[in-house]
Amino acid sequence: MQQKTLILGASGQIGTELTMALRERQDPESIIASDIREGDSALKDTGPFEIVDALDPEVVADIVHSHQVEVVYLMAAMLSATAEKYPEKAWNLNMNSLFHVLELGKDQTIKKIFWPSSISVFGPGTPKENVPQETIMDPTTVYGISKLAGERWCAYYHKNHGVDVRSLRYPGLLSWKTAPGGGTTDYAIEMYLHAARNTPYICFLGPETRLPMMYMEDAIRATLELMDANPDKLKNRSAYNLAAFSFTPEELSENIRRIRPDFQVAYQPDFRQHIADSWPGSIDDQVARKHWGWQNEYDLDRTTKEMLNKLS
Ligand code: AKB
Repeated sequence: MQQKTLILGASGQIGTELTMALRERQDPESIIASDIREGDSALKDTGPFEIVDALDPEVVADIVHSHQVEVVYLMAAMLSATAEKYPEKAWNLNMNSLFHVLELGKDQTIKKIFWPSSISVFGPGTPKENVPQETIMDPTTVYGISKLAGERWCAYYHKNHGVDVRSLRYPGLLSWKTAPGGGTTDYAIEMYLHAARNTPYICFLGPETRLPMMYMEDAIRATLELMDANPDKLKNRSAYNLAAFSFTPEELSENIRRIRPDFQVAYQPDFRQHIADSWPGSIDDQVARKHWGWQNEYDLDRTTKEMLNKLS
């Protein structure tokens, strides 16, 4: 029998594509998608789907036990921009959902856990470019603080309770299947959407704001490769830096104009500018490359081609 896998937060931007990728790799009946809200037809028609509130420890434990789940991907989270509006809710969701899953890992009910971290763990004291794996981490956002605390809890549960938990510091993720929600890097997807629809775009970040980004297909592959990796090779049990490319809104609009020459962008930075300004412009992920062989496949040109093609 194939190992049963549960995705918590399967209806979100990463969760949807992760679920579909897992269902392509093994018996779809062994991949249980779950979310607090109803899943779309792609999720419900291709395998089991359950309504689960990741904040309810009994419901999470129940679903794990009833399906004999051995692997959990905890993708439920409140992202940076929304978290600034609802700090307590964000802290509660981002931290307590993690505790419930780590506790189930502690008694070995769950054998392997994936939990996503983010470039938001860095802050103004972090070097701006080529951020190394180990560096100053002084996040100034609610989301970043929760991700940094979560990383430390993952390392703690691994060291003290032998929990096999693995994590990645995702950059901004560019995807076309499921809309993102509440992130600061979401502007890039909005820009692609407007370009595909031939409408001008008003960007909520300034033209010079450089941020690390990645195409979703690479992010999903990174996640699956990390989960497949031999545990002995994973010397880092907080979260691995992960990188592909970086750009500013102005550079992205120029890149889009190579395919859509008439595309227009105006800039009206809002509160999200402060969040973006606290994050680095590029990440050094050589530790991930060395430990488990990570390698990105998509650069910006290839991503733009794909995004415009699919969104059109
Ligand atoms: C966000 O913008 O909040 C996320 C992230 C970088 O973690 N995409």
